[in-house]
Amino acid sequence: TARAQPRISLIGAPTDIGAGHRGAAMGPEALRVAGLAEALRARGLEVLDRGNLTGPLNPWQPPRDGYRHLPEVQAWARTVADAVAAELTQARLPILLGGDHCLAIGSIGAVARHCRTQGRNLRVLWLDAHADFNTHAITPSGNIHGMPVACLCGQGPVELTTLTGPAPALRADEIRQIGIRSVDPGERRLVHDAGLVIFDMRYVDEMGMKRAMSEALAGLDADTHLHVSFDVDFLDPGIAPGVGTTVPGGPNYREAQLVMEMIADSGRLASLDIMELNPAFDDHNRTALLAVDLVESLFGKSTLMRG
Ligand code: Z70
Ligand code: MN
Ligand code: MN
Ligand code: MN
Repeated sequence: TARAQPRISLIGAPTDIGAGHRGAAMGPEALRVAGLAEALRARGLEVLDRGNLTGPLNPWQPPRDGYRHLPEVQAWARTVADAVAAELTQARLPILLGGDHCLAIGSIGAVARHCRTQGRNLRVLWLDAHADFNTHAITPSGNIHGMPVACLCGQGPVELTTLTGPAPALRADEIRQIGIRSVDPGERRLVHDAGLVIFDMRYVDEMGMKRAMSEALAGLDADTHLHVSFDVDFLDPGIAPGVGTTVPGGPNYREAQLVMEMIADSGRLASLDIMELNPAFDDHNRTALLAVDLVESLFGKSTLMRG
């Protein structure tokens, strides 16, 4: 059956304010140079590039009270939330071009608020090497890109947990994490106690990516808004070196393509983050080109007609 094609808006958020390495601020431009808008248009999709948001420069300070750059992260996340909310209000599909993953507090906060207002169900797929569920008390780094899932679930500073409305923005049962292979010692306890559903790399190895994705996508209905938060460090470093924090043992090219194809087949994708791409660590924009290739699959590019 023919489905209405989404109208897409690209939103650049050029900052590394929550990261442990500089360079993710160059992510939006690298995705543009890799041809993201052109690739989506070639699929027949309408794409508007809204350009880049602005916010505070990175002061590169040590953590204070367990947080690095909390006021600056709040400013950026709020700007992102406003921009994403504006696109959702116009029934457009926002693609956030990060920027580091702390900005998902803004994008997903706005998505959650939109869903509550509209009475829609919400499912968040968190594709990442990391669980991003640290708090100020247990973080090994103070870097807020290691904290967005906890903040969205109501665990974090009030500046971030109430950014888009009353905490929590999300219930743990609305989230599925895939590809996880780096969880800090204190973070293990928190994700367990929160009841997060995590398809870690051991699960993928034992059961296969098809099974992991079938379960992660189970229970979506016609009224479910599906948000995908794609941290590029989800991918195996052998195919995706252009990130600040590589963790070995990630999904290979074929597994990553299957992830994207199965999400496309669900027909529910309504918003997307592409985060943590760091051109300073990349090889001739190879990782950005891979991200564009995967996003084409996410928006329905397939080898054969199926079904
Ligand atoms: C570690 C921390 C992290 C990247 C998230 C790492 C966090 N768990 N790193 N995304 N690239 O410092 O909290
Ligand atoms: Mn992340
Ligand atoms: Mn990560
Ligand atoms: Mn228990």
